[in-house]
Amino acid sequence: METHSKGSHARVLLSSVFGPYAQDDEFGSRSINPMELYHNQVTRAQGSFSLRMFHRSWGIMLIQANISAPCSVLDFPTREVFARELTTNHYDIVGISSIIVNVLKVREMCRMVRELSPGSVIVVGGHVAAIPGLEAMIDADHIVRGEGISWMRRFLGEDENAPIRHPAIVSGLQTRIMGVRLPQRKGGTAATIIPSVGCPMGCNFCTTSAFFGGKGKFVNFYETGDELFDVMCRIESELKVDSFFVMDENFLLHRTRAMRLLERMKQAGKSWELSVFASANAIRKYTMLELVELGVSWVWMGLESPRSSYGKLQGHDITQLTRELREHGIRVQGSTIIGLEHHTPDNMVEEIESAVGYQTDFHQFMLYTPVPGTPLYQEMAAQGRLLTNVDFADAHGQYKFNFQHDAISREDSKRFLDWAFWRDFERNGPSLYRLCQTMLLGWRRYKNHPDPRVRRRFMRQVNKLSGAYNAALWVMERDFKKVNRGVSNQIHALRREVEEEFPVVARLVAASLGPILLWSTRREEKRLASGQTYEPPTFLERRNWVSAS
Ligand code: B12
Ligand code: SF4
Repeated sequence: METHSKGSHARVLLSSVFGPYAQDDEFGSRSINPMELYHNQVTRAQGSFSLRMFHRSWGIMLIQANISAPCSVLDFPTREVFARELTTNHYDIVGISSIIVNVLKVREMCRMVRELSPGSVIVVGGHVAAIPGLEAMIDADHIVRGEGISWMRRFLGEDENAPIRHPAIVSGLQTRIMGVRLPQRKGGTAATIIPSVGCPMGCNFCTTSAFFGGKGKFVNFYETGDELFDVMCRIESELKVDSFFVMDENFLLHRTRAMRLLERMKQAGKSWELSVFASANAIRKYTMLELVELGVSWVWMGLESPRSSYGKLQGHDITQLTRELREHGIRVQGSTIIGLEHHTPDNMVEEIESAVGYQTDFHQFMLYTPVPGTPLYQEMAAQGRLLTNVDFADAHGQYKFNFQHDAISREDSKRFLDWAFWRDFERNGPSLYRLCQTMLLGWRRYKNHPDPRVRRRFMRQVNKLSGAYNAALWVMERDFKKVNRGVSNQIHALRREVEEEFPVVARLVAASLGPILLWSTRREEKRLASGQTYEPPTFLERRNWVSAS
């Protein structure tokens, strides 16, 4: 591959696509597709109880941390900020990171670079690169498919096999719930750790698996539990955190690495909390005690459908698994697909009811969506079933089908999807209530556990439960009466249990903070009804910059 003539002296700008995002515009922003994980895909029907937060663009942060060239990261710019950065600094390379839905923004950004910084080499990376024929849609010099750190290192003439330096990343920002923005104190939010990209399971619809090699392949940044432990220790001390959001598509699949990490955690007395993604078959490789000792406190698990044939689900009783995890204090986030091949208008309601019946703490619903680069996309294209009049901006799984389904119409796909979110909320209550349930179960089971690491972790959680979370329960039981009186009674019963466990603190906090939270919740409801949306702040971070001037 050719390298840049300036090598490591080249000045690099890495940018995510421009906002604002939560609005409809000609560049592919959509009001139903805000830059928010939970509110977009998980708790979107939960009104003021929806969990709202932003996540940085970790791909470009990782690349920046792993090249020695002077490099700026511009995250969530507006077009004006992007233009200003291009004109106030000279960049030899401009890298743009995007996913498929934002391809029109990439086109516009390439146009802007050509106009405002004609000498720059334009490199486009991230999932957008999977679009067939992208070369003809945008004016870029390089389109990078797959892993980007090694590509950028090669382009700069650096050692692509050098160890990966993990940046210290705060996992979420500007968290908001019930109309209150939570304080951003150091150590208060988990750190993101990215041990690998891709997943070897190779489910047919899975874009991350396909993008990093497909079935049987993935790119590991940290092979061993020892390497991971060292990275986590460094980030623990830099960010003062004891919890980690482990951004690995199937963290528990790699048992040897996870068990070595546990060994090191035990030796060093680390009472860490891990939020992980894992498939059912991977979770079942561990006993509940191993998961608890490893600090697993939140699992995002693909449930897809009670009748699906995905290998990761085979032979596993999901109702039983979900219940067991929650009984051990592990919060479960399920993910169900609407519109699989076997779905029909007749069985869809029943399938949604089964999914809701798993009673997970959180539940993501997504439309079955053939995305460029995946086996499913190729299959649908070969069968002539892709809808050609659907913009990439609308093929994100939270709106309507982008393919011809055998039995379900495009309009009905949206109706079923919206109903699934609503039904989960109505039948199971706000996710915040459900996670309080799981916290209490975990505390009761492990408060006297012989390992002090485990006790400390549950103690940290329960401090929240007996404090602000109990005040939130007080609000939810009142507010939810209008949605489902039965669930409101259950919330009341849970609050009573919390107050029995912590008679003084829990009652005091509920009585003092509850009314304030009720007021802010109602105020938020009004704001949302009048169309209030939220946008992430812009970040500009420079590395190796001084040495470049
Ligand atoms: C965090 C995240 C988000 C955050 C946004 C973060 C951000 N600042 O953009 C939130 C929660 C808001 C989000 C929203 C959405 N997301 Co999202 N998200 C993720 C998630 C979970 C992690 C991304 C990540 O950091 N990965 C780790 C990094 C290291 O990997 P990476 O980003 O791919 O980067 C590597 C390479 O791609 C490459 N690279 C990346 N950028 C660049 C740039 C250059 C110049 C180069 C050379 C290389 C390069 O190098 C990196 C290192 O190898 C991924 C799933 C996943 N596991 O990746 C989905 C994922 C990216 N999201 C996806 C989707 C569909 C969405 C939504 C449309 C979903 C929806 N309907 O709600 C919305 C879109 C919102 C919007 N308006 O843009 C899809 C993308 C599908 C596709 N093929 O385009 C993914 C892959 C999930 C999935 N499996 O379906 N998302
Ligand atoms: S197990 Fe999950 S991450 Fe892995 S390929 Fe299947 S859907 Fe993708």
